[in-house]
Amino acid sequence: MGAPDAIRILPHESLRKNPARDAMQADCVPANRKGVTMNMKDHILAALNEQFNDFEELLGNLSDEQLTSPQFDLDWSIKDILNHLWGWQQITIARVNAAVLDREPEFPHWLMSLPGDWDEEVNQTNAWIVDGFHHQSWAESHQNWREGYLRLLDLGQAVSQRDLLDEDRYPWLNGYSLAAILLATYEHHQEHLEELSDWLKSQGNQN
Ligand code: NI
Repeated sequence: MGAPDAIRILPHESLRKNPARDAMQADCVPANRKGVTMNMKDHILAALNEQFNDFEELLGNLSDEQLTSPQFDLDWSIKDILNHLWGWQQITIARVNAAVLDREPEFPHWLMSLPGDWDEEVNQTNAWIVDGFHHQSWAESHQNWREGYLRLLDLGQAVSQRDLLDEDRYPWLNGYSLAAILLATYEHHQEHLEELSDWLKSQGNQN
């Protein structure tokens, strides 16, 4: 969910100006308290790693009913939200994998089989992902999302800091850096993590 982005190349895992990202970038420059300088690549990957753990902790405390009953906008369950995140994550993985292999992205078949422009018609893409993978069990959806997240971390690790930050390195990113792609997936996940945290609080869970 979330507002479709105006930037054509990244409709959902967006690149819009965001205070959290600016803070992360600013925070990245100085050395940390131990005096060890953390570069931008390490900083992004550390943030993603922490976010993965936050998700796993939150999800691990929920019952099957909490995970699979419709209780969010559009009658989405937490499983549907995770499928939604997985779908966009696959798009991000295609881009980062293309960078690692130094070729153009090869997007998933299910995405390319969508009628119309998947990166233009975000609502349709969102609906297609959620409807298309709704039949999966929670275990399958969780496993797919987990594997995608861990693969993204591995791929991010495989890109050099220089290539990650260079806005002209990959012509098919139309002037965006790969770092911006990783930050966009972080922000998208963060948006839904906050949605889940708020929902949990409304349930009276201390999580
Ligand atoms: Ni979303």
